[in-house]
Amino acid sequence: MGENVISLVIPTYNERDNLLPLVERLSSVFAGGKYEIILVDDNSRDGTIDVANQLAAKYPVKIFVRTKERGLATAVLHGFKYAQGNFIGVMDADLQHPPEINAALLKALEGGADLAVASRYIPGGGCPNWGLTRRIISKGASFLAHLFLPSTRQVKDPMSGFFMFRRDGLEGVELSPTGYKILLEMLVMGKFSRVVEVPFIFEDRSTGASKMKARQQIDYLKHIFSLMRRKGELARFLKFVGVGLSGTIVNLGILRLVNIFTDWSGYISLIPGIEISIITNFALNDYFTFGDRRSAGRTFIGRLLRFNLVSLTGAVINYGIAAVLSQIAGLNIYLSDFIGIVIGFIWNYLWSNFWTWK
Ligand SMILES: Nc1nc2c(ncn2[C@@H]2O[C@H](COP(=O)(O)OP(=O)(O)O)[C@@H](O)[C@H]2O)c(=O)[nH]1
Ligand SMILES: [Mg+2]
Repeated sequence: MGENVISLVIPTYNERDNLLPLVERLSSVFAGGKYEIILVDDNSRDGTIDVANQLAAKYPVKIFVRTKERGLATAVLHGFKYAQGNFIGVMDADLQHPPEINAALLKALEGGADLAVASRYIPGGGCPNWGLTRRIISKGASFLAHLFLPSTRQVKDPMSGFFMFRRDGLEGVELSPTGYKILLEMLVMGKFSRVVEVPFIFEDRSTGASKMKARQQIDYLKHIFSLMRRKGELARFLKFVGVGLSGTIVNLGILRLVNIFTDWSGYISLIPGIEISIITNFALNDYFTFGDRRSAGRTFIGRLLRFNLVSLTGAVINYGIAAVLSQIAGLNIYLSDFIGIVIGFIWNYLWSNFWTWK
């Protein structure tokens, strides 16, 4: 284990019966090494604090009780303040995070990683006992993070609450998380250049109850929004919307010109406006919206062709959806077109973000 000192920060809220097995298993994982277990409890009423105090007599356990604040992510931050180690680990207290995985996380850091994430979404990992709904919510949440916060793309499981990192990665970094997901905050705000994932199986809770409520899912969306604002990603999204609107004006203006200066028929007269607005959208997005992502190994022509392809398929999707909704479902034509426009926009945004300017 070398000369490294490990601080494990573990938030607890009503976890009385999990603490003893947790601490015992951790003590065998870290046997012979220098480590401390920092429990941050939000004033549990079930005796968690008493059990922790008893454990502190025999194991390197410290407990910090907050009485004025609640919340998982801020509890973890509170623990960081007291951590002495050069490596800091974070995990749940309820044994859903198998303590033995810490050995692999530690090994990754010793091998040169700055941040090692225990991941459910790489081969060897998983949550075998989750129902379909929970799976979809979790995957959907990761997808949103990947879409709107590009620095989270380095891991498949940015929602994990189980990880270990070099403390330097947070030096001079200001964190202000909302809700549950401290890792998300750290991936976006922290300075971790080498990030690796280690697989783990998310176990069932054997005792105690989950504190996860619908409220946390709202908090998650707020957290994404707050990080987007802090990182300029919200501005990027708004620029993309603005460019799209400018394209509509270009499209209509060219159509008007074509109608004034030519006698082309209806269908043909639309083509120049569509193509020219795609090109102006491309130029504006390439310069303003994704100006910082131009160097990702794509040439100017490569990006232009990709954007063209994406926008043309977006237009076909827009048309197809509007046609189906109005002709087959009998919806008002303007509403149908509007829904088509929104879906076409989402299509364009996804591909622009993940492909053209990835
Ligand atoms: N200090 C503190 N710990 C919390 C809070 N909410 C949850 N925890 C702890 O965070 C860990 C994960 O919480 P859990 O409810 O199991 O979340 P789930 O696994 O997503 O259902 C557990 O160790 C909880 O005891 C909180 O508000 N404050
Ligand atoms: Mg849990």
